[in-house]
Amino acid sequence: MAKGQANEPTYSASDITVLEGLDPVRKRPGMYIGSTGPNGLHHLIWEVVDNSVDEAMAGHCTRIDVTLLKDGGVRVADDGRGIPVDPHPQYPGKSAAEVVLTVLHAGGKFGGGGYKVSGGLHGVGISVVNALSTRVILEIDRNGDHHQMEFRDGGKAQGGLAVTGKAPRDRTGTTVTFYPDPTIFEEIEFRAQTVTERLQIMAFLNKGLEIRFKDEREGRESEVIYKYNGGIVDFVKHLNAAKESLFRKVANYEQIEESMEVEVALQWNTSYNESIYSFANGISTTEGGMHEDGFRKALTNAINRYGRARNLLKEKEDNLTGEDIREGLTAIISVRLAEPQFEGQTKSKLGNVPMRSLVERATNAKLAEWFEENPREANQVVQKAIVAARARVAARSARDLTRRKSALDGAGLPGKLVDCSGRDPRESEIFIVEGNSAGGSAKDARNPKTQAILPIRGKILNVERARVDKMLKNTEIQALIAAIGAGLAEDFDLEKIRYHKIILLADADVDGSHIRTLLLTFFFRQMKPLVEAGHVYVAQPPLYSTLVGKEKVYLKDDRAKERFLADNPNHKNDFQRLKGLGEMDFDELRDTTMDYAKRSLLQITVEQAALADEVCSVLMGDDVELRRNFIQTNAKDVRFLDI
Ligand code: 0RA
Repeated sequence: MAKGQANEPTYSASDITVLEGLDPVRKRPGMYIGSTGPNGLHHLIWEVVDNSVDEAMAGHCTRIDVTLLKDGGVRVADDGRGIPVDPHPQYPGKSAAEVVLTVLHAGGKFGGGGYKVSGGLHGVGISVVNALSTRVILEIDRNGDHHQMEFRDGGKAQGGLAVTGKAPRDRTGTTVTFYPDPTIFEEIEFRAQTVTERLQIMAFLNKGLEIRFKDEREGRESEVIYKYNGGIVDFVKHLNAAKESLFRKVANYEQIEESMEVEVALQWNTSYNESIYSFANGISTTEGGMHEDGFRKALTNAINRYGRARNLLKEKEDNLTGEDIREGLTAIISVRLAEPQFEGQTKSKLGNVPMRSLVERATNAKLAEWFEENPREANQVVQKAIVAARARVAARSARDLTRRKSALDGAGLPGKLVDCSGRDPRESEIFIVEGNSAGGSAKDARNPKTQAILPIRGKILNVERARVDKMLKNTEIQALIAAIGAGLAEDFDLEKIRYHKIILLADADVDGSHIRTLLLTFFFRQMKPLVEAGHVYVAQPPLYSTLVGKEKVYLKDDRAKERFLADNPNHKNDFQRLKGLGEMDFDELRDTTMDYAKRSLLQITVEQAALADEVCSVLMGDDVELRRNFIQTNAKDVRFLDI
C-alpha cells in the first residue's frame, strides 16, 4: 500500500527502536563526522580537542597537548578539572566518565554555564571518537587519584574506570588516547600541517591558552607551541606580518551580554584585498552570517560618521562605500553564543539573528570610540578609503571604456595579437610569449588555424601591488584581457573566452619563472574561473635534445637525460643543450610547444595559481625573515615560483 493512505498503520512510541550505544555511529559515520575521508579522520582530533577547549573556555584549563604517536595513535591531554569519575545517577554501575565515552551526546557538562561547542558537525561528543576507534585509553587525574579505563573495537569497555595510582601533586586533567579504526576510514594517517593550522587558530581564539603539538612519528618528528596572550589581536598581527600595515596599532573591542559575546580585532594594510575571518564558538564561519553582517554595516557607518564629523568628507561628497572602507582590511570577528545555528551550503554561516544586532551595536559604539582615541589612525583609514573610492570611479570608467571600445571597433583585438583563423574557441589556443623575438619564431612554428600568439613585453605589472584602475591602464594587461575576450573580475564570463587553452610560454630560468608567476597571479586574481576550469597551461620547453638515428629526441631535464642514458647505455653521450625560447629554431619550437603530439604542457591547478599569488604578495612584504621562510618552504626557485 502506498505511503500516507488512510489505513496505513500509525506509529506509536513502541515502534520506534531506541538506538542504544554506539552502533549507529559505526553504521553511518558520515552522519556524525561528515565523511570517512581525511576530513572525517581529522575530525576525531577536533572532537577531542574541542572538549578540552570547552574546559579552557570555562576557565579550568590552561594547556592542551596534542601528540601524534609513533604507533599511529593520537593523544590529547589537558589540565582541566578531569571528567567526573563518580557513579552516574542515570546509569547504575557506570562512572560519569564511562557514560561520556559510551553514550551519544553525553559529552556536555552536566548543567553549569559556559558555551558548549555544539554546532554543525562539532560537539557530537567524544563517544563518537570512541565508536570509530579500535582502541581508546582514558586517563583522568581527579580527587588526587589517577584513573584509567580502556575501550576496544568501537567503544567496548574493558572493565570499569579504576584508580591505578596517585595523581601527580595537585594535578587534575583528562588524557584521551585513540587509534582510528582502519576498517572505517579510507586512510588513517594524520597530516601534521592540517593539525597545526587548526591548533594555531584555536590558540589565537583562546587568549592565553597554551596548545602544544608534537609529532613523534618516525622521520617526521617536530614540535611546536602556540600561545597568544594577545588572542585575536595577535591573529591580526600574524595575518598582516607579510604585508605592510597602514599603522602599528590593532583596533580591538569586545562586548558581552547575557548569553552572547563578541570580540573584534582589526587593522588595515596597504594592499587592496579584504580579509575578514569570522568564527562562532571557535568554528570558522567561512560563509559569514549575522555577526559579519552586523560588523560590515557598523564599520561603514562608523567611518562615514567619523569622516563627516572631522570634515574629511565634504558635505557635497558621497558617503564612502563599504567596499572602499574594507580595502586592505584584515579583521577577526569572534563570537560565542549558547545555541549557534549554522546554515548555508557548507553549514558555515551563522544564522542567529540577535548576533547581528550585538556586533552592530558593539562596533558602532566601541570602534567609534577607538577612532576618537586614535585620530591619526582614523584619518589614515578615511584617506585610504577616499583614494579607494576615486580608484573605484576611475576603474569603472576604464572598464566602460574597454567595453565600449570592443563594442565599437569589432573584436577590439590588440594590435600585437597574431590571431588564429579558426573561430571555434574549443579548438583554439593562445600562446602568451615572453619577448618579441620568441614571439616571432612562435609565429612561424604555429598552426595558423588554431594557434594564436600574443607577445608580451618583459615583466608585466604585479597585480598584487596595483589597484584596478592602474592595472587597467597597463597595455600588456589590456592586451591580455582583450585577447581572451571575456572581461575580468566580477564581469568575467567564462562562456565568452576566445581560446580554451591559454598557454604561458616562458623560459625555464629565473626571469621566465618571474613572468610566469606574475601572469598566474593575474589569472588567479582577475580570471579565477579560467584557472578553475583548467584552461591555463604552462609550456615546458625541454633542456636537452639528442639524435637517435635521424630522429631528434627531447629530454625535459637532467633527470630525464640520466634516465635516457640508463635505458640506452650504448647511446653516444652527445646532447645538445637548448638555450631557451628566444634562441630555439623553428623545428625545435614546433616540436616542443606547438606540435600537439610531441609537446609537453602542464595544466595549472588552482593550488599552483594560488601559490603564485602568495609568492607575489609575500614578495611585496617587508618582513625579510618571513619572506625567506616562505620561499624556502614553498617555492623551489629562490626568487619566484618555479613550475
Ligand atoms: C563533564 C563535566 C565536567 C567536565 C568534563 C565533562 C570534561 C570533559 C572533558 C573532555 C576532555 N577534557 C575534559 N575535561 C572536562 C565538569 C566537572 C566538574 O564540575 O568538576
